[in-house]
Amino acid sequence: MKKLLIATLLAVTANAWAQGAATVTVKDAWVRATVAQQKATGAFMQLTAKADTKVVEASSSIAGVVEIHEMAMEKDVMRMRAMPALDLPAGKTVELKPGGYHVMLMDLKGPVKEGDVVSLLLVLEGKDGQRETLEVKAPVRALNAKTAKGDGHGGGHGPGPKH
Ligand SMILES: [Cu+2]
Repeated sequence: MKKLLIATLLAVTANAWAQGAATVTVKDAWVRATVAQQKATGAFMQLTAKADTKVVEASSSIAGVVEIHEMAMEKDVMRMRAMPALDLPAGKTVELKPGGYHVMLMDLKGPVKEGDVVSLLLVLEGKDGQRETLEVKAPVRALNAKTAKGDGHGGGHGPGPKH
């Protein structure tokens, strides 16, 4: 219970930060929990930029290597490939989700457990070349998690986003 509360507070803080200072809003960020011996996992979220922006770099204290990946069909085989940058066109929500774009966390320093909150840093670059760092607090969800339902986070509880 206490952990859940902390996760919610952190998520609210990240949202407030994103709306106040950054040109990019983050929604529904989460990281997939790992199983034993697993050395890599993915982070997923929805990103909406106010002005044309791209994500040029990502990092996290829990992983030695962080890359932005996309899943794509290559000769009938689904493959992941690293992208030099992820475009965030103005006003369009770009969804990072299993089977699509994702932030790949590799060379993990330990297991990633449900209930943890992972801090990710995204380096954003605007059209003018200006860079800023966006911190995303992403709660960890179980391997099979598909929606926010049932984690007490996505429903009608808590302060929720302000319009
Ligand atoms: Cu990947």
